Amino acid sequence: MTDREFENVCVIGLGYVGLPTAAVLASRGVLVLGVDIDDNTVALVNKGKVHIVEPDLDILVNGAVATGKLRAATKAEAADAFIIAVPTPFTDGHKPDLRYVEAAVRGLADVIKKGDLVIIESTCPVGTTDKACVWLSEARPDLSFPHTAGSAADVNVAHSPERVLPGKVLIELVRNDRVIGGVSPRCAERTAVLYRIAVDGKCLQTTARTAELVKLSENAYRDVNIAFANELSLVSDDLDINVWEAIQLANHHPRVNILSPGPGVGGHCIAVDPWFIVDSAPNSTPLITAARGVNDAKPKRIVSQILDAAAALDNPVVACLGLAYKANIDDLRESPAMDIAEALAKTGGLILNIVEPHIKDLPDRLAGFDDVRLCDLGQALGPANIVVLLTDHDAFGTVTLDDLGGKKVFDTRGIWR
Ligand code: SAJ
Repeated sequence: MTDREFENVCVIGLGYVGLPTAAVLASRGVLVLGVDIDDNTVALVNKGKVHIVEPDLDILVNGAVATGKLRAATKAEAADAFIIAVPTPFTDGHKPDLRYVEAAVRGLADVIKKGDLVIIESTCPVGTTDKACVWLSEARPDLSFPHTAGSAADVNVAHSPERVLPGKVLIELVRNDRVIGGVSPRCAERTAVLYRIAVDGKCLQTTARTAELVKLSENAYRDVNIAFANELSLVSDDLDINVWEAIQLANHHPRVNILSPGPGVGGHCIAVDPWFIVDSAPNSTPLITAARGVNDAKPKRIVSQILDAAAALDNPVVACLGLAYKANIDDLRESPAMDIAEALAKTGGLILNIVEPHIKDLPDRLAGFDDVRLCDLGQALGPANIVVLLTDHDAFGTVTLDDLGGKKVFDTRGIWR
């Protein structure tokens, strides 16, 4: 036993945020229960194994389970604090879908008690943490919650958004500063005490509503800036200018830092979260809405350029390099590269040689087409007369422009600039 305020922590959702968070807390001596609705995930974690690709996570989880500090289950149990890290996707029409957050919060009703702390890490529309208090107070009228009782509440509730970058999760989890939004100041203070066990960065305290907007703003900021780069790539195409050279030169200005154009914006965060701001304030968000439009339109533009080039050839063979949404990961979710490959496959009239070094089989969306195959780099490039670079995996760094002589090249990431 130690004299720590938080001896037992329950982490709800063992995805790419929850599992690393659970493992890092366990490695710092906290007794952690990881909770997930997926039986396979729970079974795997209890064997000390992981279901996601993230550097060093397997070692950390293995060690935490071996020392008995981390275990997994499908239901929450009594603890001093609960951290909710479940997905918040959107529905058709770009409306936030809070069903997983609500289920996770309501799932705590049977186990919470006076003195507990509930933290939502999932990215949420402004007002969700207050709603969580209402959901809990409906289920537990015997306890008081901070939306009505303030700092005197029996149970404290806060929002502390995750900000970790896939591929660098374990480093960023510990080093990044954390924004901590309490429904009352006491909620924020207690949440900071918990995170200081694992976080070396600053723990910056604010209100829950501000913390919710801060997280959404970070991803919307990046989306708007990528949209600017993508729009410049369209302008450069129209004017026959090398966009990579133009951006590189513009970035020599001391106050200019333009991001990189690409095939579109993928992943489950940056292409999603800006819509949560738009949904809350539709009349005040023309810029954020326009940025989403620019980034979502980019894959279609690339498809039409490739199809124009293919139409000029007798037997078009297209080598598509990369399906993941960004470099050196295996995540195909919301990937513009997938959308482009699928659109080409559906159009037909061409052979599609896909290279994705991080997967073993073609994903379902591409598996049913006769003229689509997963190849290694050599097999794909040899017969190709069109080469499309969609993801800038390190594995493609060995290919030079000399290797591509005589082929029509679409380099959406600028690796052969
Ligand atoms: N991209 C570009 N050009 C760029 C940078 C990125 O086209 O210059 C594209 C990428 O290829 C990818 C997409 O944008 O398709 C998003 O990639 P990313 O690396 O910008 O971000 P994510 O989605 O992997 O992680 C983001 C991060 N947010 C910010 O950097 C503001 C991370 O810190 C968040 O924790 C994460 O979202 C999240 O979960 O919200």
